[in-house]
Amino acid sequence: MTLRLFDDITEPGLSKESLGTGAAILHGFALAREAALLEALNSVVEKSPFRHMVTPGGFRMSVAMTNCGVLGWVTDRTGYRYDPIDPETQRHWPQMPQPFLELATTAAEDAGFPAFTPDACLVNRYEPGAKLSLHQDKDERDFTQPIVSVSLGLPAVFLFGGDKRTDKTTRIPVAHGDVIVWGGPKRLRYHGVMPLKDGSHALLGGYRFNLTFRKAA
Ligand code: MD3
Ligand code: FE
Repeated sequence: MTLRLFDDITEPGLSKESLGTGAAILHGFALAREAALLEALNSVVEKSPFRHMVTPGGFRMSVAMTNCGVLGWVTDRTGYRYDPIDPETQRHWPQMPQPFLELATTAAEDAGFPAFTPDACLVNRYEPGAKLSLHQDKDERDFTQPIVSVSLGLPAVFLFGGDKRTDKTTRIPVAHGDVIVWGGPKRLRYHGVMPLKDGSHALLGGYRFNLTFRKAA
C-alpha cells in the first residue's frame, strides 16, 4: 500500500504525483477534453493511417504508429529520423490539432515547463501483446524540452529505468486520461511499455493509444 501523502489534488480524480525532479504524472488530466481529443485523433488517423514500421535491424514493430505536426518520427531500414513527409502518403503529416497542442502545453506548464513548443506528435497504437522495448528518446535536438505522454484506452504499465539500459526499472501503471511529463534530469532515462493485456475500453475498444508530444527540431 502506497500512501500518496504529497499528491497535489486540485479536483476529484485529478492529481499530480511527482516521479522525482523533472517528471510528474498528472492523473486524469486528459479527461476534461476527452471528446475533443478523440475526435482530433480520428481526424489525424483518417489522413495518415496507422502502420507497423520496420526497425533499422529489420524487425516489424508490434506497436502501430502515425504522427501529426510539422515533423513525424519514422523508422525504416535506413534508420530513425524526424521527417516532414509521411512516407506512406508522400504528403505532409496532418497538422497538430488545437486540442492536442493545448493539452500538451498546459500539462507541461503544470509540471514546471512553461515554454514547451512541440512540433511533433507520435501516435502509438497498442493491441494486446504489443510492447515497446527499453529505449531512450534521443532523436530530438533540444533535450531541455520535455516529452509529454498521453495515455488513452486500455491501461498499461510503463517501465521507467535509469541512464543505462541495465539500470533497475520501476513499473508505473497508466490509465485512460493520464498524462506524464518527462523533462529535466529524467529526459534521457531509458523507458518502455510492458506487453498490453487483453481488455475492452468503453470508448476505444481493444486498444491502447499513446500520444507523445516532442520538440524535435
Ligand atoms: C521516460 N512511448 O513513443 S512515452 C515512445 O506508451 C514511447 O507509447 C510510450 O516511449 C508509450 O517513444 C510512452 C514514455 C516516455 C517517454 C519519454 C521519456 C517515458 C520517458 C523520457 C524519459 C524518461
Ligand atoms: Fe520513448
